[in-house]
Amino acid sequence: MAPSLCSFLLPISLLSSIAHCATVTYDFDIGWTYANPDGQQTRPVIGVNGQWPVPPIVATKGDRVVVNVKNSLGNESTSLHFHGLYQNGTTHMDGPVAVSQCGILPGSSFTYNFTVDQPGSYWWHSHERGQYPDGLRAPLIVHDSEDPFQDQYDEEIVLTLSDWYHGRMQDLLKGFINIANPSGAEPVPQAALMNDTQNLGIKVQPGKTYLFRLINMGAFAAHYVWFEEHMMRVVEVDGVYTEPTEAEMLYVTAAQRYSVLVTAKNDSSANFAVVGSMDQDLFDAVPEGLNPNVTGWLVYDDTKPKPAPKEIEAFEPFDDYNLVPYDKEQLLDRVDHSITLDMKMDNLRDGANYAFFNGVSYVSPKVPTLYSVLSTGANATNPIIYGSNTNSFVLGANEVVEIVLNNDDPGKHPFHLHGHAFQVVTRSEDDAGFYDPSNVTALPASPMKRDTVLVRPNGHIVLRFRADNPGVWLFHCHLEWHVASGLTATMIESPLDVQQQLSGKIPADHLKVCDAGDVPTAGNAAGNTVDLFDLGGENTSPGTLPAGFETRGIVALVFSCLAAFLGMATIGWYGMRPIESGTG
Ligand SMILES: *[C@@H]1O[C@H](CO)[C@@H](O)[C@H](O)[C@H]1NC(C)=O
Ligand SMILES: *[C@@H]1O[C@H](CO)[C@@H](O)[C@H](O)[C@H]1NC(C)=O
Ligand SMILES: *[C@@H]1O[C@H](CO)[C@@H](O)[C@H](O)[C@H]1NC(C)=O
Ligand SMILES: *[C@@H]1O[C@H](CO)[C@@H](O)[C@H](O)[C@H]1NC(C)=O
Ligand SMILES: *[C@@H]1O[C@H](CO)[C@@H](O)[C@H](O)[C@H]1NC(C)=O
Ligand SMILES: *[C@@H]1O[C@H](CO)[C@@H](O)[C@H](O)[C@H]1NC(C)=O
Ligand SMILES: *[C@@H]1O[C@H](CO)[C@@H](O)[C@H](O)[C@H]1NC(C)=O
Ligand SMILES: *[C@@H]1O[C@H](CO)[C@@H](O)[C@H](O)[C@H]1NC(C)=O
Ligand SMILES: [Cu+2]
Repeated sequence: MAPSLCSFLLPISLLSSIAHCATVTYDFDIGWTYANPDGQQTRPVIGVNGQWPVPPIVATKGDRVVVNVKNSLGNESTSLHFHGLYQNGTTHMDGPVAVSQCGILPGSSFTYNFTVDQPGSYWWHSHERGQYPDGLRAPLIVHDSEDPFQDQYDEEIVLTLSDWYHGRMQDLLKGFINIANPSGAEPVPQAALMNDTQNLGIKVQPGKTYLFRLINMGAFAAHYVWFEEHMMRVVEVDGVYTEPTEAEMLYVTAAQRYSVLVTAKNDSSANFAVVGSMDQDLFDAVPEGLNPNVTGWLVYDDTKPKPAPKEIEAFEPFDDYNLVPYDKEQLLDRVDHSITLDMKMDNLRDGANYAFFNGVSYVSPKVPTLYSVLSTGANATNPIIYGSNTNSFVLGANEVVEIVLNNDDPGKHPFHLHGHAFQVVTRSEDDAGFYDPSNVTALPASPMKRDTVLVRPNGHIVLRFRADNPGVWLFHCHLEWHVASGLTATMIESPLDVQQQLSGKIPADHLKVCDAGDVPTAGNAAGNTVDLFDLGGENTSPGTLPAGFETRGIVALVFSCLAAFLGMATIGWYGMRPIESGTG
């Protein structure tokens, strides 16, 4: 097992660092409660220890973090992911259900235990199907005694942004992946929140400089963010310090983070709006009366008015593509392993709309992928054993890996890789089509590095990273709707090293939640331990539509079904049968 930073630093006796080698422990009793953060509707939300909003996790670089989870939801299983943390040596603590653990069933307990040696702004959230937008998400901040910008600010302020739904995810998902929604229109949120509320007052003092940690922990909407009449200086993206870069407005997709320095004015004569404005391009139809904005204020003087935000005529956000990492890490220019993912949306035989990489819509394997790695010996290096619906790729130790993602869809999608920050070496404009390796202009010498990046409509991105972190890491769109509809791939990095690090070391409470849920913990994706290449019985998607069957056909069919349903219910539902037959 890799030594923790603490034991690693001891020999070079950095006293100040040793002082920070603490264990921070959180006890999270996860259960339903009620909240009304947008003032429009009280709804059930998922809280921690009876409270909502749920608490941030705060640690210092080098610390061990222990989160003792008790699932008191009663009717849903859960899991936690620590977004952006590399979990180097602890891939079993990464959180996604059916990937690195089993779901924590109601009534069960489970401990996450890992060290953090990365500074910056992160967040934690449920990685159980569709669950975090019900409220189970909060910041995760890692302080750093060696923060290169620490002399440039007086205080730090965490500021989260999110979208907010009045419906519960389980219900919304049923409507989303449904024959009655053949175009895959995503539910549109009812409101935007800033720090899980609206009209937030942020007290500031003249002349001081603040480090704002902006975190979008929403399910769907990206936010345009600005501080009126105050310039931002970006110094961190997704946990990576960057060369300070000025920005008037940021575009923060779901799951992205920015730290920005904002210097307060020298007098207290006025207060200023701080605005998060959801990008409505993401919404197929904008419901009448939706306020896409959430407003807060830099409050210099409580007795002075809080002015309405100004109308922004044209959104011209700063372009993150040109950010340069503070350590100036050079372009990884020799690619060992290139992976192309062509993504699209389409219908399957059940008439619902799904998302695909290379024609495959992700379906969770029966055995969590990590447990397949640990139980298949030398065959763990063969991607076939991980199933035909998991988009699995096996990466060799220390390879430079390139992911080419071609977006064959008119939507914007923020892609996230677990276990790494990647270099964004190419990012096209809208409608650029597929990446053409024979038509490449110069790549950046020191590309932006982050863990979540937006691919533009019908455009492409090219990402690179070094496979120096053995583990099982998902690569997926961070729009929670698209996770549910299958826009996920699995990177199985140095599986033989994972076996060396973790064989026999999966904690008993991790295996216990599998037993409690009758989830097998050995064998291939189908749970076959004898013939690892026999995937019979594996989980599959509903199957493809008969050739020549177009979405238009489905729309027509739905309408005829609905019409029949209105007239004579039984016949209406029989009318749906033809496209369901042959499933399985
Ligand atoms: C679980 O319980 C909560 C709180 O009682 C309820 O709001 C929610 O609908 C339930 N979820 C399911 C899937 O039954
Ligand atoms: C966390 O892991 C460390 C290292 O394996 C171990 O020493 C410690 O006892 C664990 N703590 C808990 C609460 O499980
Ligand atoms: C926003 O919430 C975080 C906790 O998530 C808290 O630390 C911070 O102070 C809040 N910010 C403001 C401006 O109230
Ligand atoms: C505030 O005053 C100081 C000292 O006079 C000056 O250097 C600084 O630029 C001023 N700041 C702003 C935001 O105007
Ligand atoms: C939301 O903010 C944008 C940008 O300032 C503005 O154009 C729009 O009118 C606002 N919408 C509402 C409903 O306030
Ligand atoms: C790998 O699979 C092959 C074919 O099923 C089998 O013969 C071999 O024993 C397996 N190797 C290991 C180490 O499990
Ligand atoms: C090459 O790429 C540029 C954009 O980078 C594009 O404008 C041009 O049409 C492409 N050329 C060909 C031959 O595809
Ligand atoms: C993981 O740790 C190893 C050393 O144990 C290091 O070489 C590697 O760069 C680390 N990977 C990441 C992604 O931090
Ligand atoms: Cu997406």
